[in-house]
Amino acid sequence: MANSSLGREMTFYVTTPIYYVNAAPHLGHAYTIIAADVMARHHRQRGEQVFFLTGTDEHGEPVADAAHALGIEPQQLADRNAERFKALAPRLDATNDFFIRTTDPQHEAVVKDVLSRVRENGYVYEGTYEGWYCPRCADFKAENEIDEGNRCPIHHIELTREQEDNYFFKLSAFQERLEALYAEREDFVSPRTRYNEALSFIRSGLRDVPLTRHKLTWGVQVPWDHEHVFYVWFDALLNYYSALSYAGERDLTATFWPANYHLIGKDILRFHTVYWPALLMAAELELPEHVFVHGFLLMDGEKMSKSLGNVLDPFAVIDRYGPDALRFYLLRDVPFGQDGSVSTASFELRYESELANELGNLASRTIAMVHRYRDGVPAAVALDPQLDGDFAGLAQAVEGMIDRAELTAALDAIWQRVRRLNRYVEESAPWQLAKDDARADELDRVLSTLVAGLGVLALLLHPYMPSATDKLLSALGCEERSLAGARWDSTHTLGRPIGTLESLFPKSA
Ligand code: ME8
Repeated sequence: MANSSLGREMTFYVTTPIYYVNAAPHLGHAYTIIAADVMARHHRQRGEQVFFLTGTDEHGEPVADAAHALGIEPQQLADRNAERFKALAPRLDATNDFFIRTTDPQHEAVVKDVLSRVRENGYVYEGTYEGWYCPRCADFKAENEIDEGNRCPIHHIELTREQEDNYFFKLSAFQERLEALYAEREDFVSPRTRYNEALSFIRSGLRDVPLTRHKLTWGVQVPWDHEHVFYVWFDALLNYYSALSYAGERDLTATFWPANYHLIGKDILRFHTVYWPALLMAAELELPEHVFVHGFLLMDGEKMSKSLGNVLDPFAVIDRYGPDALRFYLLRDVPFGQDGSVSTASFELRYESELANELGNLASRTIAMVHRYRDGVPAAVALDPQLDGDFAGLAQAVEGMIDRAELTAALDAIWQRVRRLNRYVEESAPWQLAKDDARADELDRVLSTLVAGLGVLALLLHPYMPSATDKLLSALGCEERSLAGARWDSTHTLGRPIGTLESLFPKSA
């Protein structure tokens, strides 16, 4: 996929939201980072030049209020918590190429520059805002977005009535262009339900929104009026653009802009599917290819309260089982794009039944049999055509799904083949074949088919579970990590000695 502009190298640019530093990182933040990392690693396997961005959103009321409550300066709180978010990605084995902080002076300069251009282009005017506002969302709420008792539908806190002289962004000027964008590019927002939600918001009639805040001081100062700072969402959204200009030794904008995928949670849909494209149009910048909106991991629901001891703590899982198991579980158990409950009980079940019993056993049995029956060298023979239907075209199918950010569907397609190989072991019973010298060719074919199949699966699973699959691929003697090696007709794992493998997913973990 990636950018198809003529003469441009294949590139892939994926982002997560930048997280508020008003609180510590939790499983929800880890989730989007893991998903983006799977996409980034997969595209690197395709030989593409990849840029994967995450970071922190440090301005605005949510951060200023939290700092105030602690009796410290916002910058202090930002410095403290940004470090914790920065440390999160490596613990998840995530390979972000840069970590942006919106207090970076280079980011602030880009915000001033782009938003001044928006003003020069005629999309900014002075006015007075009056309406309801949620300081936790940093969001001005329309009348139809307010819960009973003037409460925020997300945070359930009472909204404040705001009256403020602001500069406004002329969002309403983009009504027709946004409708045209949605008509022309049906894959601009996915899944489809989210596309429909965004489009219906647009069709309900766009109103202009505040671009600046007069009352706040914790933000990027407005260059044409120093008594204002930019409204935090406009500052924050621009991170996706500004980061490219200073993340590397040279400016990477021409290489990676626009983004192929912005991954976000459903809580921030409107900002990314309505404000963001309108802002880019106003600044005459190219629009991203896709916004993918994932669902919520439900962990605080009534049935999963902390008192029941069933809340999934990502750090406890990583400490005990390693990051691979967490990555696998989150993308396997909750269909990517939908909401879903997570719990330690369902985590442990998947770990035992799928990672340890299905993949772990398949790998250890296969390797043990090659050592036992063939002195550790799988023969370079033709693979069993019985499995062609399951494995031929699998890599291409997985690529197609990951192109559409269908990360759970791709993982499921791979897992069906893990199960298929386990059945194949049972059906072909190599231990029986080994008893009969006349069936040596058959045994060669079965063992080599298992080794080759396992190699394909390990390569396809590599973005999901980088560390376990590295061990497995090394044990198979496979140096290849690119997707070219995942083709069914590529027999690079055969005819040379394989190594040994420690238990991939120990049950006593
Ligand atoms: O909204 N399930 O930051 P934020 C799944 N700074 N994902 C979850 C989740 C859950 N229960 N909870 C959080 C902001 N997330 C802004 C974004 S972007 C220009 C500015 C993830 O710290 C999910 O990706 O509140 C969600 O969209 C994001 O964290 C919100 O993070």
